[in-house]
Amino acid sequence: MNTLIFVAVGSASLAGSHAWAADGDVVGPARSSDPMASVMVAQADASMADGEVRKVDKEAKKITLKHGEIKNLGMPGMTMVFQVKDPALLDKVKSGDKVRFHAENVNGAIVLTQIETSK
Ligand SMILES: [Cu+2]
Repeated sequence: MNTLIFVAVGSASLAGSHAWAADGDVVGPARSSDPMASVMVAQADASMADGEVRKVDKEAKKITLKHGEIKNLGMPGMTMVFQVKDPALLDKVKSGDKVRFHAENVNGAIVLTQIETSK
C-alpha cells in the first residue's frame, strides 16, 4: 500500500522521491483545482410558455394572453394581462395569434420580455 501512494504523489508533484516528505501538501491543491466548474449552469432562464393572444394594447404597453403553465413563475394556465417590457414586442403579434413567450417577475410585476408567433 505504501508503494502505491508514494508513486502517485511523486508523479503529481514532479519533485522526485526526496521532496515527498516535505512537499506532502502539493497533492491536495493540485487535485482540487476545479471544484467550482459545475456551478454555473442555471443562469439564463429563457424558458418559453405557450399562449394565445386575446388583446393587444400598445398604448398601455399591455397584452392579454390565455396562457399555459409558466414554469419559471410557477403559474398555472389562465387568461391574464401582462405588462410588456418593450412595446415593439407587440408589433409582432395580434389578437388570435398562437404565441410562445417569456415572462419574468420584476419586483412583483409580471413582465413579458419575449414573444413570438408559433404554429
Ligand atoms: Cu397567469
